[in-house]
Amino acid sequence: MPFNTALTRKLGIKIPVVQGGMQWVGYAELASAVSNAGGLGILTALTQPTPEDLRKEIRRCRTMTANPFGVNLTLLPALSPPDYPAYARVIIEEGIRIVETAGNSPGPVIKQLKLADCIILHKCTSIRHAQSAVKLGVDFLSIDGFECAGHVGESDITNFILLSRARQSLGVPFIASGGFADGQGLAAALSLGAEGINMGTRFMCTVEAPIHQKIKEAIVEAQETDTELVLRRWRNTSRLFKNKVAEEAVRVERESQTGKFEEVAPFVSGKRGRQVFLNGDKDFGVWTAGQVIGLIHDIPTCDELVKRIEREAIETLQKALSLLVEEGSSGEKP
Ligand code: FMN
Repeated sequence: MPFNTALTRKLGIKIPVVQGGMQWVGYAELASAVSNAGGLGILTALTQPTPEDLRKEIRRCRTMTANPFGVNLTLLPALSPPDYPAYARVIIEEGIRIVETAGNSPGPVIKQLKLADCIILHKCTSIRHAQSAVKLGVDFLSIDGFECAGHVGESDITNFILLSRARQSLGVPFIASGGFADGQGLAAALSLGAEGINMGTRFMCTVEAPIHQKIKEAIVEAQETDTELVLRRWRNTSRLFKNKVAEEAVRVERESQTGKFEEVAPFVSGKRGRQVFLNGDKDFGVWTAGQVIGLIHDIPTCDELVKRIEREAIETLQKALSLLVEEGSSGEKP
């Protein structure tokens, strides 16, 4: 029995599972595999050094799947920010219909993309930010609970509260992000009012994710307690895999007398983090992962994973329905 939610209908996908944007992971290999499996794969624009490289990557992805896929555009504070309007222009020119936006002051980019009729999934970690995004005309909110990998925001609200708050107050369809790895999670998200789920860390740990096998094995071995929150002092909190460098970053952050970001900067270097995915040394630099690492026990193909999630969600929803009994019946099987 196929899923029929606002997300599957609007995006033209079969299973309401989105692969969220991931820096240095969201290449065509992964995005196309997720889309071929019936979910929505997403390329990460800023993994490409220039907008023209993004154009090539979009074209490469098209040769790998005939199904819809999207592009993530993440707007982060930077001294010299990337040319976001140019990335957005390439997305539009290449005919991409679905864009995941995230980060600060997304107004101008969302306006540019909406003028071209793109469907926007905007990711946020608080209801206040979600409400601002609704005013910008986004089509879906992607509600990222405190469990999530990467930028968790500063309000520390987990999905059990955040998703119900979204249902109660947004009036725009939303998907649940952060902490999802299986069909039981998808069924729970649908029960709380979401139209589907978004997953990052779980998709890192698939055959097609273009990162070193040893990093996937490190995720399988990890527990839900093996993440670390860094950069809280600068209100830019990020959830990272707990390794020696992340622990050192937290120590410096806590003990620094000056509170100068420069002191912690060498520990949170994005360049070293990128190397981790290439050289397989989990302690070489910091890298992003969510608490959901505790729920990940294997390295399936995207097809196996998405189909398994579909099956588990259907079984879970059917099992839940079977808990209802006719009034007046004892509920005992004859
Ligand atoms: N989200 C973004 O919006 N932009 C990014 O560049 C980005 N990079 C990520 C890199 C990695 C390695 C991971 C694991 C996540 C990243 N995320 C990024 C967050 C994911 O898109 C998604 O919101 C998050 O992983 C959801 O939580 P989960 O890991 O528990 O599924």
